[in-house]
Amino acid sequence: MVSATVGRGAVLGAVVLSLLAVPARAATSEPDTPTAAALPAPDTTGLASVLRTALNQGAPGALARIDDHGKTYRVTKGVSDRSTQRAIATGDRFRIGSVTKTFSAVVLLQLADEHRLVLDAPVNRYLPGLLPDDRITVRQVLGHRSGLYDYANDMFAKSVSGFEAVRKKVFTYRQLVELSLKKPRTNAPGAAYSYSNTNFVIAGLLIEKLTGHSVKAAYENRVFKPLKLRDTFYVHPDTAIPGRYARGYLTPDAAGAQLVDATAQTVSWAQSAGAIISSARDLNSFYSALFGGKLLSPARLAEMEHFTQVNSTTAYGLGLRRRDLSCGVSVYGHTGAVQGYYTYAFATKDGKRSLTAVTNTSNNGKVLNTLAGALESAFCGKSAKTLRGSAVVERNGDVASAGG
Ligand code: HEL
Repeated sequence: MVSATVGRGAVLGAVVLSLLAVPARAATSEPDTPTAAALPAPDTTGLASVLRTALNQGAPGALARIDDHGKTYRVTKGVSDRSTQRAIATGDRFRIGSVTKTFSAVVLLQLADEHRLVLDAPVNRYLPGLLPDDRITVRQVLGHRSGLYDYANDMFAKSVSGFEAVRKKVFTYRQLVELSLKKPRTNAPGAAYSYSNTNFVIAGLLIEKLTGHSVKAAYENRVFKPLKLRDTFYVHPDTAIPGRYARGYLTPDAAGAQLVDATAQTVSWAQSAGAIISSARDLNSFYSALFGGKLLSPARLAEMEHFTQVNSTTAYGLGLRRRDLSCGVSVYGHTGAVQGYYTYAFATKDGKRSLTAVTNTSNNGKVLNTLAGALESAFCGKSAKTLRGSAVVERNGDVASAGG
């Protein structure tokens, strides 16, 4: 289904277990990004074709929502529930995985705005003795440049048994940090970009230490409530998604094996690195508000948008990705991969056009690669080039489009 309405206005399959860290180059010079108003119209026919391809590649359902200057485009394909065959809807809630990282970074940057946190201070200043190296700073943690090993690499080396082993588990943040510290670090502090969930577990610890409250309270009081994100929840360690949602299906590693319904899980292995539940409307509102200056001071937003180049099409700021599209437009947001769901949530630099695209399957590199095409349809319109080749999907790395 494809529909467009004028709304209320703004308010790992092909998994590469490579441990390659990307040397931290000088921050990129910012690309010349046109404002949303200067972009071609979204290509909803192209978007529908992207979602159809994702279904052909094994996703039970897929949804996309574009918000563009008060106009909303909605596209859906397939089902939210394989048992009942209910059609997926753009209003369905889902697990957003690492898109959570932007929320955690926003809370810490707000604390920096309030002079309660110094980004270049060592993590150990706030959490004495947590890390074995006093040189690791908060800024390095938020930019995946700490060198702290990603414990999830080992946890999910076997996708289904790894998931089942943690589905109902409740970890403390410190237990997750300890798992990471059992392994050598990937690089010296600040020397390289190396994606690691451990960094955003530390973000959660920092949030709790500095606010004196849970991350749930911080997300709710600082982001969800002020932005009226009514579909957005942090329910850890509960396992259920509130209200109407798309069920999520994990693709087993063995070819041809049945999808595993992964909807119910604590997501305790991720917490502040990946356990938020949301909807396409709310994620679009969130990035639109962030880039519209509603959450951070201009100075803190500029720090968040100080990017290290990761590969030819991706750069990472502080809890924020930049994707450079085929038409020369750059978009800003995050990707998420949590058992059962892939998410792309990105917006233009001015926040005036935003896209969230989701499939309710994961561990399927073809689907993940295909879904990147939703960015092209949404922001490049009909001038988008068809993505060719297969993406490099690094479990501990990044999602890159063809040639990346
Ligand atoms: S991985 C990523 C993505 N991020 C990182 C984080 C997230 N998610 C995880 O670390 C979970 C990995 C296990 C997911 C699971 C699946 O696909 O359901 N895969 C396996 O078990 C593979 N053996 C860098 C892709 C991001 O885009 O930031 O989310």
